[in-house]
Amino acid sequence: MFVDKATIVIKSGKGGDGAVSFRREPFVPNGGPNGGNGGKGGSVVFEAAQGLRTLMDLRYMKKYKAQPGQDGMGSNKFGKGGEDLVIKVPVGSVLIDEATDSFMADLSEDGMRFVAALGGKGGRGNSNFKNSVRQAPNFAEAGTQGQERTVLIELKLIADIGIIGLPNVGKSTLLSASTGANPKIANYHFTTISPNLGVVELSNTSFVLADIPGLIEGAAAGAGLGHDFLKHIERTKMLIHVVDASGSEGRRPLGDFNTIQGEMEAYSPLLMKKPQIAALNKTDIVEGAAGAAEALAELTGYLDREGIEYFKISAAAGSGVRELMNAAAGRLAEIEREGTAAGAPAWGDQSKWMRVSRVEDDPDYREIQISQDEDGAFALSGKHLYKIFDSTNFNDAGSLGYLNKFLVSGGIIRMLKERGLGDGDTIRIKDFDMEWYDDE
Ligand SMILES: Nc1nc2c(ncn2[C@@H]2O[C@H](COP(=O)(O)OP(=O)(O)OP(=O)(O)O)[C@@H](O)[C@H]2O)c(=O)[nH]1
Ligand SMILES: [Mg+2]
Repeated sequence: MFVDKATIVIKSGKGGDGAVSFRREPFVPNGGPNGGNGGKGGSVVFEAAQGLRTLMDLRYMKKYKAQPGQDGMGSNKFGKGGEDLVIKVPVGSVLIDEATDSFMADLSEDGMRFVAALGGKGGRGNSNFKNSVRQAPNFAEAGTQGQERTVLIELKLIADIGIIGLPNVGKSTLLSASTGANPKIANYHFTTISPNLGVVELSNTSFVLADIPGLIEGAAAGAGLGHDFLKHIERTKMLIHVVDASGSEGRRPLGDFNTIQGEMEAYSPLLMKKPQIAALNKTDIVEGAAGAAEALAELTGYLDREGIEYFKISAAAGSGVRELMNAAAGRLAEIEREGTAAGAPAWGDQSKWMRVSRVEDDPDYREIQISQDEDGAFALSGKHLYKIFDSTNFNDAGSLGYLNKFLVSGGIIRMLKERGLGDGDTIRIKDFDMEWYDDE
């Protein structure tokens, strides 16, 4: 299978910190607390978009960060929420969490969205912590950290355009001249025996090109694996029909053109309806060959009458290839516009949204692991613990007190003491060290 892959790092925004603030009015020495809440951090969201065909854009930029929430302010002013960052990917992209190698989402329809990293929560300001006994709380909650994830995106490539033609006319050479693909090229028939794919990158668009093995007379009846290849052609949106314009093998270009048209028609009349551009190749050797110019004029006259667009090119020298690909991109865009006009799905349909499972749904959420590091420090880890730890504001006594209370009342300190924790010992959470001293 032909797969396009990209790996990116995404990070949602941290929630804004709650504010510690007190009302100040003339002649009122100690006003009440009025620190506002922090805003929520922006999430990182993937969205399937029909106009995109490859993951190329993602390969240029590896890191995506959503905006953080704004901190809360005095006078009960809330911080503004950070904006979500929307990453557009082609329809059919599959998202995989690289750390766990687990499936996240399959964005199989246009407009489908997936929240891959949820923004951090805003911390509450000190005005939230006032109660009958605590008139002047001097602490606020810190916003929680954003999530960071490494996401592997995979897209099965489906050819937009098929390159067809008789053997040895330069189909693989054209693929190689217009994409990064490296197909085998040689001066004999049936060099290519299975389709090759490549991505054509233009300044404002890209598409997938398939080099289909040579078709011969009788292909529709199965000659030269013709059936398999014609089936492959059926799945493409349009065709580039390569003809040896120089007649280097002693045939007339018009005859070649009609042979292929005839096989397509015999296989399925629908194939004939596929938009087609003719690529008249090997024009670099037309001049030298006797009668070649006249034979070529016979073909171009026919194409003009039939209204079939064509380009004179030399795939080997690269001439005319860019013009051909630009025209192909234009036709492809037209085909897609027509396709979308008929029954386009609504964008951003909320029912199609998927969310990351909430942390509380996780059975291991409250579990805490204790281990002892080489230097004797007691290292703690666990999802719930980390969540509280991440939202701790270490410059704020009240916030630290909250973490302390969690450790004590959650029974963690008791468990540590059973393992030998004493005064002056170190408790480590992530890379943060605390010295433990018993209050009593
Ligand atoms: N002079 C000239 N030779 C070309 C040009 N394009 C391709 N060739 C030569 O034609 C021969 C066949 O080219 P390929 O690209 O392998 O042709 P193909 O259509 O893929 O052939 P099959 O896979 O066998 O069907 C090679 O020797 C190429 O170097 C061209 O524009 N000018
Ligand atoms: Mg080939």
